[in-house]
Amino acid sequence: MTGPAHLSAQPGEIRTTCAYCGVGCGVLAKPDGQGDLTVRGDPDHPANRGRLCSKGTALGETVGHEDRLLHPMIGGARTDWDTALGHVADRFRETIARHGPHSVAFYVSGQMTTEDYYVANKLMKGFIGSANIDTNSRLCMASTVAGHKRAFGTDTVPGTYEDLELADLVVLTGSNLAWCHPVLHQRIAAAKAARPGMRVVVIDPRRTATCDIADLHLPLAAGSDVALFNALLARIDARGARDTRFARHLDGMEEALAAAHAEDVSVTGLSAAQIDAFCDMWIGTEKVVTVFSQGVNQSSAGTDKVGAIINCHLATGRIGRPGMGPFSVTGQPNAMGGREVGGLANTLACHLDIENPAHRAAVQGFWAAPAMPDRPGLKAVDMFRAVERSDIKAIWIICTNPAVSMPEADRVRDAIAGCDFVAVSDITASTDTARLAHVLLPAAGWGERDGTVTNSDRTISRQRKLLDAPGEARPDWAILAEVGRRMGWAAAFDWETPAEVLREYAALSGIAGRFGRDFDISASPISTPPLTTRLPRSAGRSRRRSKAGAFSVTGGSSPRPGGAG
Ligand SMILES: Nc1nc2c(c(=O)[nH]1)N[C@H]1C(S)=C(S)[C@@H](COP(=O)(O)OP(=O)(O)OC[C@H]3O[C@@H](n4cnc5c(=O)[nH]c(N)nc54)[C@H](O)[C@@H]3O)O[C@H]1N2
Ligand SMILES: Nc1nc2c(c(=O)[nH]1)N[C@H]1C(S)=C(S)[C@@H](COP(=O)(O)OP(=O)(O)OC[C@H]3O[C@@H](n4cnc5c(=O)[nH]c(N)nc54)[C@H](O)[C@@H]3O)O[C@H]1N2
Ligand code: SF4
Ligand SMILES: [Mo]
Repeated sequence: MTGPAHLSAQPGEIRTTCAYCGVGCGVLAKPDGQGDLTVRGDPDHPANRGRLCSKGTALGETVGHEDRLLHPMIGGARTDWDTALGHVADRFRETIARHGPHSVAFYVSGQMTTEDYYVANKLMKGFIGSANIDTNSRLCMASTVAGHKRAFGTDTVPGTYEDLELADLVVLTGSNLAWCHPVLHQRIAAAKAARPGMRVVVIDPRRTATCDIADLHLPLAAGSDVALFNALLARIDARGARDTRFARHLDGMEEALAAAHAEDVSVTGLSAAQIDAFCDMWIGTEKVVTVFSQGVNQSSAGTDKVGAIINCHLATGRIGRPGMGPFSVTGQPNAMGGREVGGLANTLACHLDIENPAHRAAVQGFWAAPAMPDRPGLKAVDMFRAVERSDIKAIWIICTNPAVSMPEADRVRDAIAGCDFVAVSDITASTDTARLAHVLLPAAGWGERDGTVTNSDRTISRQRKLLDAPGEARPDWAILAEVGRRMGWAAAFDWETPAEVLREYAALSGIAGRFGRDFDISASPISTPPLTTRLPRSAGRSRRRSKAGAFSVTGGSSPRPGGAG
């Protein structure tokens, strides 16, 4: 935990979190009142301790309003929020009534806040009654999630950033840290400078900028990580380097060792001397962290690569102790938050499982949800195939540009273009996906809304509102909640601030904790953000809080000026 919020902040500075990558650096931002910002690294934030990379440093230059989507649009024409939200709710309701809950989908994003994710997930899984919600984090994190669940039974990163500095050997495989997670690269470089005995190995077919800090670069053949780490596992065994005490906690290690001994390491294309050097260093160094990223994840063998890496740490018991462990680094600022909150089609919430009846019943009870899917929904690629086949007839795409970023992007673009109903929430109308939308909803961007994000080592940090959103833009969670209310679930989506959403999520995590899940933030105090972050209520309803604190909801489809609550 960090110290008090104001520890190093100067007057006028607001603590927030960088929007660009999964390192999740703390930022002190100072709005000048004219719409500009100056930023510096937050010395008190555990992710960066005052450091920022060039992208974080340039955050202040990204808050301009050029190219912003300023008001809702239907069919390319400007409209008001009431009409746009009513239209989205009606189209989803009609589609579900006619074709069932699995005929609709949400495709969301690891750039959203956890509160946005929570509301989207609750709406789709608990109220629409389908698990057809998936996220662009699928494109980078799916292999790690599957690999963690296979190895640990839970999608948990068993380390923290400090481990990178405490390690005597850091292995970076399929990770171009220097470019993609620059502050972690800086932290390792600084630790190495302070402690010259520390060593770094980079495993990458290419010689990247990250090799600047490497003592050894292994240019393995692309796709051959499993063979390399299995060769390492076989040698761990052959040299008697297994941790026999830790072995009591393991199942299946004998099978893993048998497979490892049978591995053909020649597919790596590495020389015997290179493999020897790597294995000697790894086996001979107790404090070893193996960092992996897209060169491991984005592969047809991604889950096996993750498994092969974790197996070496499990066999040696080098996990869960300072300076040791497998370490998946996340790409997007909130890829981890999405995994924890349940933003994937095959998870429920708080690391609970859709297919577990007890988990389902607990979440359904907590949400007082009318419906709950008992099987996973469509994952990203399958989701857009279902759109292509017209099995999905209404899709809401939020904070992502799948017409460009999905595999086989042209095919995905054509599928979206042929979909009966497409809603897109974005900060700009000029993405390839936004151009295909029937309804465009203007979202408040970084610095214009409050919420939390979770970084690679599972630190939860605030992204705070620094500036007013331009035009009529609104935070994603609020747009989603309003659609939920208009679809008929007023009480379930009745939040006024993102803090209320987070509090509800935290309470749900307490249930997960009782199931033994290692995500339970229910004991954490969550303060209410200042009134400036409260939302203008949209038209269509108004409500009053009774003395007892319960909400009474009035209003229906007739437009009504906002402002209540
Ligand atoms: N500047 C910048 N930073 C970013 C992002 C950005 O867009 N710009 N995006 C963020 C996001 S979302 C992500 S997911 C991360 C990605 O961060 P990284 O995963 O670090 O970046 P990549 O360049 O996708 O891939 C890492 C390396 O894997 C290597 N590689 C390819 N195939 C293999 C293989 O089979 N085995 C091994 N061992 N290596 C292989 C590649 O040569 C590459 O150097 O970056 C985050 N940071
Ligand atoms: N060819 C190719 N494809 C790739 C990759 C690659 O390197 N090359 N990388 C893959 C990886 S690792 C990833 S993570 C994905 C990323 O792929 P995408 O998710 O498509 O990433 P972005 O292009 O960053 O899209 C983010 C969108 O969110 C919008 N946006 C920003 N802030 C907000 C907000 O607060 N609210 C809303 N509603 N919208 C907002 C932005 O305008 C932008 O349109 O792409 C994957 N696909
Ligand atoms: S390392 Fe990532 S989170 Fe940190 S300042 Fe750079 S882009 Fe932002
Ligand atoms: Mo990513």
